[in-house]
Amino acid sequence: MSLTLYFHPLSSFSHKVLIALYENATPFEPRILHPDDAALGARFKALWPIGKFPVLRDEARQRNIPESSIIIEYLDQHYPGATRFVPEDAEHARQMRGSDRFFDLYIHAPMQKIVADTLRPAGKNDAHGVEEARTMLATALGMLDREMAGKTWAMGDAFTMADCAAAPALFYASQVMPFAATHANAAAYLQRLRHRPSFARVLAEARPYFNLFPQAAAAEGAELKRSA
Ligand SMILES: N[C@@H](CCC(=O)N[C@@H](CS)C(=O)NCC(=O)O)C(=O)O
Repeated sequence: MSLTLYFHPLSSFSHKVLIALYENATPFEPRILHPDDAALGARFKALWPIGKFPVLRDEARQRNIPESSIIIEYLDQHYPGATRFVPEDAEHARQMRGSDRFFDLYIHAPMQKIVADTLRPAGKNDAHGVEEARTMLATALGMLDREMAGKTWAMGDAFTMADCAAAPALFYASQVMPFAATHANAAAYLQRLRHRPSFARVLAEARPYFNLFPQAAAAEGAELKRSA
């Protein structure tokens, strides 16, 4: 098998790429980065010393591909399937990349900041940074709620890379800042994403690890909140 994915089933950016792989039933070898598997961790760091996952290894082309958006573009280019993640029209592709950036930078990143702060050692928290992240997340959710009025997917009728980006970002954001009561369009979009078979499979595979997610563990044990 040519493709190997280094990832963790709880990792939100890994979810983004897994959705793309499952959309097209693209065959790949999974390599789960367990913290206690030092040998695998070392092999992974040799591929990508930055150490952030997911990373795709393509034996056929002898390439290591880090960064979730770049991995999905790579899959679309070299292993295309029924779901095309990058629109063919250049203007639509640019708009789609703008949407992908929006989800990564203004929903995913502040969500990660809020979660990561709960994992810091006592006395090392960043209350100001978390407050800024909450403000950014609230602003972005408001924009998304207006944007999604009357729309099915981020780009309209076609499911694209932007939706791969949106799914884990909104799913985890809904755990740290529930928005079903305040942002009906964004919440309905998250529900559609959760019912998409590719993301439903990602969540089912993540479920055994949910007890490691701090907010969920604190709030309700091993099971994450089922609604936004
Ligand atoms: N820009 C990267 C972000 C990847 C990222 O933040 N990955 C997280 C997991 S969701 C990670 O590797 N965390 C472990 C670490 O930072 O050491 C992408 O799009 O793939």
